[in-house]
Amino acid sequence: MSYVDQVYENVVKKNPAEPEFHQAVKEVLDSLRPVIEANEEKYRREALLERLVEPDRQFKFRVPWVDDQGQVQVNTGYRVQFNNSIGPYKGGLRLHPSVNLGIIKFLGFEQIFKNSLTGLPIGGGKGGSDFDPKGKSDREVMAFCQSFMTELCKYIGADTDVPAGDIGTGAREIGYMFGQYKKIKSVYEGVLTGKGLSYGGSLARTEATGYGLLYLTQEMLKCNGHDMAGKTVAISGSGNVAIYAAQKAQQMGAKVVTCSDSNGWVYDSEGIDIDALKEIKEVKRARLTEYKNYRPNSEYHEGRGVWTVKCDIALPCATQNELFIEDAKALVANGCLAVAEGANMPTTMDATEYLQKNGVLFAPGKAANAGGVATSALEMSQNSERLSWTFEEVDSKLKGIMVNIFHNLDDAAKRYGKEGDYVAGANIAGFEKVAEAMLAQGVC
Ligand code: NDP
Ligand code: 2IT
Repeated sequence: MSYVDQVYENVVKKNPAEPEFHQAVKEVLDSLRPVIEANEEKYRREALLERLVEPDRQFKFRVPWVDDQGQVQVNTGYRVQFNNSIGPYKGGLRLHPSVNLGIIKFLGFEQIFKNSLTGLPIGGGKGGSDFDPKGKSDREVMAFCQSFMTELCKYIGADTDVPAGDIGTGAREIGYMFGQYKKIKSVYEGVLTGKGLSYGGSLARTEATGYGLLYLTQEMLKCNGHDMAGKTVAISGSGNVAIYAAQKAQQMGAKVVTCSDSNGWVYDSEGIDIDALKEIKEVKRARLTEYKNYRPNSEYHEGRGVWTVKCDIALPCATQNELFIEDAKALVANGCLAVAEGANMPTTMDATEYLQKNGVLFAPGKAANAGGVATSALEMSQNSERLSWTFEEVDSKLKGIMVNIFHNLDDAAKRYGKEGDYVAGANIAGFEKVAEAMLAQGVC
């Protein structure tokens, strides 16, 4: 049996009931085959892949808090420190009822390669909880965040592990967590990113994932003879990534016609009104049913459906496994030119293969959404030097990083005879740096 197949089989055996983790490992290992085969004897002796798929350590803890009725609630908290061979662990905290260890491990594993692609010194980690911030009062969210950080603070630090936002964790949650960290540790340091601007946050971090997605997509289009201007774009999600992806797409002259949340989706043939979306989601924390109040000519549909709309570019920006084979077929039938993943692993493996086989340009999340964590690393730099850069400075660095990521993965794909396969390119380019660092640092 090949080394790759053997390691994958072991991952499934050792980590049953973690299907998302299996999926992420399979996608990476499958595309690393040519690199592994070229170095098989050495990597086997060094057990490089066995070390890569086993987190350095993982924490699972009880998070008790009191709700507004005086009832004690108990959630489960997680932090998986996956790999710190190129820098301190870095990755977000997801707060969503679906969170379990397998989901945090898939996200942490992806983060290793994503962070490597940014070219910045950050390792891979991820955390979160099955807490659901939806419908909770600010006081309840604060009570949860304080309890969560009371345990998490034992394992993190500005040079050890630096968490940030993800689904359900935005500026409000990061603020409460930062306050609690500071109170317990009496240290004022950049232990979290995505902080508010008044206490060490970076300008452009809020926009970074969505903007970065568009910078990379534009570069991919340009290198294939196209341009964002004039294109029709379908976006899923209506959170942090979706909102700023839509904003930058419209700034580039494209028309974004959809967005969605977990209840339904909006079609606005005149182009999504970003200010309305921001008010509904960022200020009111409301549902997308409200969008019609701002734009009476738009349509609201219950359930899924974004990928049935005719578009040139599709940007899945909600969550994992939200673009299936039927959706890929609908996109191809409607003449879709490119899919770029704002979310982590939103496209199933068979859907990805179908899109690629049918000539759709496909940018995988670990490259396309790396702008968020890259800007987090820029926030860490600013915290270290106790300075704040301007919006333009951060945004222009972000743009440079995204353009560079695209060319690195394009080159890596070409080096292994897989021109245009940006999934393989991203996995190979991300892996090469981490593998070199791991081998240089000996057995650890
Ligand atoms: P938010 O919480 O701001 O928004 C998430 C959006 O996706 C909401 O519209 C939400 O709808 C929808 N959504 C979430 N879970 C589901 C689900 N199970 N089914 C259907 N819809 C769902 O999160 P972000 O925008 O920050 O994150 C979106 C994606 O981008 C995630 O995959 C995340 O890992 C990834 N990402 C985020 C980065 C960041 O900097 N924030 C960086 C890189 C990647 P609803 O409100 O109804 O739940
Ligand atoms: O998936 C991701 O890259 C994030 N949620 C952002 C992580 C970070 O540390 O900014």
